[in-house]
Amino acid sequence: MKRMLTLGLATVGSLVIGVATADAAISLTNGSFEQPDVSGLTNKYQTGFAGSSWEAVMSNPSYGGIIAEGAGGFAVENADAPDGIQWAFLNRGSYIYQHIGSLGAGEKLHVTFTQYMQTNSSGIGSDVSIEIWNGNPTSGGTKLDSVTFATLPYGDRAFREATLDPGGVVSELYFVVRAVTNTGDKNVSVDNFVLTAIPEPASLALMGLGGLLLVRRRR
Ligand SMILES: [Ca+2]
Ligand SMILES: [Ca+2]
Repeated sequence: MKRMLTLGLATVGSLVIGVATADAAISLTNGSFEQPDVSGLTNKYQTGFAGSSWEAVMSNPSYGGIIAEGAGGFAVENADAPDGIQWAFLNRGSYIYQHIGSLGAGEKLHVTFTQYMQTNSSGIGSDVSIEIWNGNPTSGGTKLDSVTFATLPYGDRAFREATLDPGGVVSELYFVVRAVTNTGDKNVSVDNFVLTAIPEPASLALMGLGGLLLVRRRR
């Protein structure tokens, strides 16, 4: 009996180290697009993503960027941003990306955000995809998983949630947000990205088992 309890404690020790390492590996900067402050700019809109911590590849350099809620006098009028006062606005085929860290074996990435379809004069909006890549999406990276959300009716917004599965260890994890409908002048706005690494289920189960053994030893 004593030998079995010792084994249990050893298991707890190794698993705690593994989980702590994994949880510290994901970090998204400015997921709410509150930087830079665009309130003083013409139309409360900055073309492009300079100063936002996001890299951008824009299909048309004149369309897409950071836009404040209630911005007027512009072809795109955005509603109340769900978090703070600013959104990211993407034009057809454009995408933004960020290096967010790494994932361990069996780990997945849980993502939530808000999608919005602003009014404009160009017909329906763009679908939006969220993607995880191993390596830079503009140079040599490989797309590991993605989920696409359909465009919304004018003025509508929706809370979106998905879990992306890389299928293994990812050393150079990139997160990508893309306006996937690359025709006409389709747009989409997004806000409030929250990313969380989900530990592999087996580790959680073993942690529970180890915890039980620890409790038994204390009695
Ligand atoms: Ca925001
Ligand atoms: Ca707001």
